[in-house]
Formats: sequence, C-alpha cells, structure tokens
Amino acid sequence: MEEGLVIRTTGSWYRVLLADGSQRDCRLRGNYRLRGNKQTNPVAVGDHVFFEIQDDGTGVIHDVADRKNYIVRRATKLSKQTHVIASNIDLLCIVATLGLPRTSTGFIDRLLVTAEAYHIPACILFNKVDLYDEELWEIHNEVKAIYTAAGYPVYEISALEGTRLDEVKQLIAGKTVLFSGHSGVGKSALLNALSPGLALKVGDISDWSLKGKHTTTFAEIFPVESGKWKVESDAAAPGNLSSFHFPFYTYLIDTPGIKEFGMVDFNAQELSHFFPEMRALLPKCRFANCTHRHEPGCAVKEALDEGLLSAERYKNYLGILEDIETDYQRP
Ligand SMILES: Nc1nc2c(ncn2[C@@H]2O[C@H](COP(=O)(O)OP(=O)(O)O)[C@@H](O)[C@H]2O)c(=O)[nH]1
Ligand SMILES: [Mg+2]
Ligand SMILES: [Zn+2]
Repeated sequence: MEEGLVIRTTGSWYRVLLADGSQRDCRLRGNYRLRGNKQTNPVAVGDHVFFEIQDDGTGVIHDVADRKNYIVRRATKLSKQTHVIASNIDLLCIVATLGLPRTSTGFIDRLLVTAEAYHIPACILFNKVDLYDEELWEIHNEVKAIYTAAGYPVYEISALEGTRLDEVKQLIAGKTVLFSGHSGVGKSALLNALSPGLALKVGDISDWSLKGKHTTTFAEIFPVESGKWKVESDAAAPGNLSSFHFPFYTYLIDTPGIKEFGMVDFNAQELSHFFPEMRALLPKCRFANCTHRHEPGCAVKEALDEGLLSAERYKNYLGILEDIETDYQRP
C-alpha cells in the first residue's frame, strides 16, 4: 500500500503527493464508507491516505488516516450538511488589511472563533501596510492591541514590498498553514511572495467588488520546499502528521472563493469559551448558563465595564451569538 497527502480534489479525483515528491491521481474505493452522513466529502486536502496503484497508473484510495483536526463549511447556504475544506492544519493565518478592501474585526473574530473551536492555532497578518498613512497606522495599532491582548500574534506585512516576510517564513516553516481572508486582501500575492515559483494569479483590485465572478471554491495545498527556512523543532517532531513523512516541506493552503467557514456545529453556550480572554472569567459568572448579555453577576460584563475586556470583541461576541441563535430557530 502506498501512502501520501491529498493536495487537490476535483470531482471524484484526488491528487496525492508522495514522500518522494512525485504525485499521483487517485480515486476512492467504490464501497468506501462515509464517516458520518453529515459530511458531503469523505476525503479533503490535508488528508493522509493509503492507496493501491492500478495497472493504468492511477491509484485507488483504501483508507484515510485519522485527522488531527479539520474545518468545514456548509454544503449549501441553508444546509446542516458540511463540506470539509481542509484537514490536519497546524496554523491558520488570517490575512486581513486596513487598506482596501478593509477587513472588519467582526470577520476576523469569526475566523478566530472557528480556529478555537477546531483547536487550530491562529495569527493575523495585516497586509498592504505600504498603503497605510498615519491615520491607518493609528487604527492599526488600536486593532493590534485588541488581538495582542486576546493572545493572538499580529504581523504587519506587505506582500508587494516584502515587508516582514522573513518572519512569516520562520513562523510557518515545516507546517501546514491555511491562509484565509476576504477576496482581494492579497492571499495569492502573499503566497507568491513566500514562494515565487507558485505564480498564482493575482486578482485586479476590481475583482473583489465584482459579484458573481467565477471563482473556484476548492482549497488547494501548495507544497513548498522549506529546506532553506528554519524548521521549528515542534513542527518536525514525530507524530506531527503534516511533517512526519515529508519534513522538508511547508504546505500552503489557499482557499479561493471560500467566504466563510466553521460556525456550523456551535451552540450559544460554548461560544464564550472560544474567546480566550473571556474563558478565564466564565467561572465567576453567577449563572452557569450566563449568556453575558444582561444577567446579574456577570463577570464578563464587569470586566467590560472596568475596561479589562475589549468592547469591540464583546460587540462581535454578541453578533455571533445572535447569528447562532437565529440559526437554531431555523426549521
Ligand atoms: N499595495 C499593495 N497591494 C497589494 C498587496 N498585496 C496584494 N495587493 C494587491 O491586492 C489585489 C488583490 O491581491 P490578490 O493576491 O489577488 O488577493 P486574494 O484575492 O486575497 O488572493 C491585487 O491587485 C494585488 O496586487 C500589498 O502588500 N500592497
Ligand atoms: Mg487569490
Ligand atoms: Zn456572564
């Protein structure tokens, strides 16, 4: 049995990367049993698969290794069924910008909540800092303070000018990294800057404002040789699936056209646990089922009043809470 990493999926075909660097197109064994009927795709990029080579040179996948983690999106807008976007992710890099198109903290917080829920470490890369003027830098520093206080690393970068990209390379070396963010923030430009050989298509600035433009909605993994980059010891440790077999690669996952993910299986009760700076306060709330809206003796509200908790993060917490509640009332 051969073994490899799924780096691309198109319909019923899976492109699999082998440890020797070669690639093979595989299909799934006909009678492969779905893990549960909640997910529409049994195999996703990031999966480690075991396959047999056929006479025609293609492979047949017999099994998928247990996933360390994975993230999902809704299969369709109103469905409870989910589609696995990618699995075995070591780090989520949220690509944001205060330039154009400006990323809201509400969007960032949704991605962070998803990362927390799926146990994926996250950081925020603010791109296009070459466009920042004094006023934008001021806003940036305020936003940065919010996320630093919440425990998330923040980097200010320019894919265009190469600003702080050496630090980003050190951060991601040897890991499987999912890049996510609105269309137009510079994800493709960043991946190109990190690995010039990729030559991904960089959109015109007008692209993100054109609704209905054709975009693919499949995540794709780009394996990049990272031998020259510093590989952190924890990423190279045995048992870390993503680097166990192929220690000299860094895997960059682009998510073109994927507007939102996660936010499917949450309930209102657990949401505050996904805000790290709120987590410590929760046992101090008078009611165990406190929603932190208006209940008396709420430690979250107290911290907010004392300025110990970011009003922006709290506002976004309320917004997400409302979305979850609306969702659960749906037929
Ligand atoms: N000024 C500036 N423009 C950038 C930077 N990074 C990307 N862009 C531009 O932003 C637009 C969208 O970039 P693209 O990589 O296609 O964004 P994606 O949709 O997130 O993949 C393109 O016009 C890029 O040239 C940057 O660091 N500075
Ligand atoms: Mg792109
Ligand atoms: Zn409370």
